[in-house]
Parts: sequence; C-alpha cells; structure tokens
Amino acid sequence: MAIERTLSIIKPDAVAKNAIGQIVARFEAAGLKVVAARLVQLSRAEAEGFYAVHKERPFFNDLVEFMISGPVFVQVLEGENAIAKNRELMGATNPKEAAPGTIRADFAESIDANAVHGSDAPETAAVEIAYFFAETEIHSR
Ligand code: RTP
Ligand code: MG
Repeated sequence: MAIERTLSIIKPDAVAKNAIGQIVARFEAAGLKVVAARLVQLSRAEAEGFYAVHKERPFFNDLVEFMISGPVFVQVLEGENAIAKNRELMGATNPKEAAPGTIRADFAESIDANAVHGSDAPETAAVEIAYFFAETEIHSR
C-alpha cells in the first residue's frame, strides 16, 4: 500500500476542549505520523480560501465563522493509506451519524462544530498541505 500524506485540522471546538493531545494520540496509535504541525489563528481570508470549494454551499458562511472562532491545529499526517485511514478515524461529517469510537463521535457537538478536518483525496491533500506548509517544514521519518 502507498505511503500517503494528508492534511488534518483539529478545529476550534476540539482545541478549546483541550483535546489536541487525545486526538493526535489516535492518529499515532493507528500508525499515522505527524510530519508537520502548527497552531494557527486563521484569518477570514485564509478560511475562505481553504474552503473555497464550498463557496456556493448554504453552510459556507457559518463554516468560515466557526473556523475563525479560535485557533486550529493544522498537521500533516503520513503513513500507509493515510487519507482514507484519517477519514475512518474521524467518522462521518455529522457526529450524530459517526460510528462509535470515532473522533467525531467522541469529541464533536454538531455538524458545524465537528472537531476535525481531513483531506478527502490525493489531489485535495496535495493542495491543502501546500496551503499551510512549505516542503521544508515537513519532516518524513
Ligand atoms: P471536512 O472537509 O471538514 O473534513 O469535513 P467533511 O469532508 O466530512 O465534510 P464536507 O462536505 O467537506 O464539509 C466541510 C465542512 O462543512 C460543514 N458542513 N456543514 N450544515 C451542513 O449541512 C454542513 N455540511 C457540511 C462541516 O463542518 C464539514 O466538516
Ligand atoms: Mg471535506
């Protein structure tokens, strides 16, 4: 299986709950390595740019407001099948539908405040990683 990289964001709700460490521990326990990380307060323009694919969706403004409501923890995760593995660990977008034991089932409150983001495909992972990190800031090991 291919070694992949994916962008993970621990969203403002989970950061505010002091759950960064618990969530990162789940990634590490599943064999994903944190190869880059930074705590960042997104500007409105940065959040709008990151979620530009959702610009026309009815939830776009709420999503941007939420993503700038406090600092987020952005990371690059690396490992076998990292994109799908991360999505599996995250659980469904709506925490009410997320499987027991997933991050969203355990840490998310609502479809808006849903604890984590994860890239959904290799192409989006590459774009999202480059949105936050220079190649010199990513340390495979
Ligand atoms: P993410 O991009 O954050 O990893 O989440 P996702 O792939 O599971 O969901 P996506 O469809 O990409 O939507 C991005 C984020 O927008 C919010 N959302 N709200 N109110 C709604 O119907 C609705 N749908 C999506 C969620 O916070 C979701 O994570
Ligand atoms: Mg998405």
